[in-house]
Amino acid sequence: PVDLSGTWVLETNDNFEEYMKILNIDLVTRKIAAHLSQTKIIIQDEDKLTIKTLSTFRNYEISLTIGEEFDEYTKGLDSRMLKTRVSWEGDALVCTQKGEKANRGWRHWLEGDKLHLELYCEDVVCHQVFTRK
Ligand code: RET
Repeated sequence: PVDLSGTWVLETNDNFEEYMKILNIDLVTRKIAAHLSQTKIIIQDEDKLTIKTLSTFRNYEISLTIGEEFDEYTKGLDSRMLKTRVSWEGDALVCTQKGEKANRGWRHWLEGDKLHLELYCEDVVCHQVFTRK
């Protein structure tokens, strides 16, 4: 199985502004967040997963068991309550976030030595690529 564990630094961030907009994140936060350097720390231990998204402005952290639905509160992002589930689809780690917004979730996969993350909501897709620190 794939191991996404590691410390990953954001290299490219396509459409992040549109993604934040569709989540109704306020203008001031969007302006700050748009140019932030982001670091993703992933700790994968069998079916347990912790993902930390770190920046100088704000951090966001989730801990979960793969395959089990949990309550996610997107504190500091769009501050919504979601029913979230993360599972493997082949070599991709796929998340569905059920709540007020349709078609919301994300997907992680490896390509060579890069970590990819697609964040989607409604008809918006943000594509981030990370490199190992
Ligand atoms: C930051 C800075 C403050 C404003 C916003 C942020 C966005 C964080 C996001 C995190 C997604 C995490 C995921 C984890 C799984 O890999 C950078 C905290 C809006 C969108 C999908």
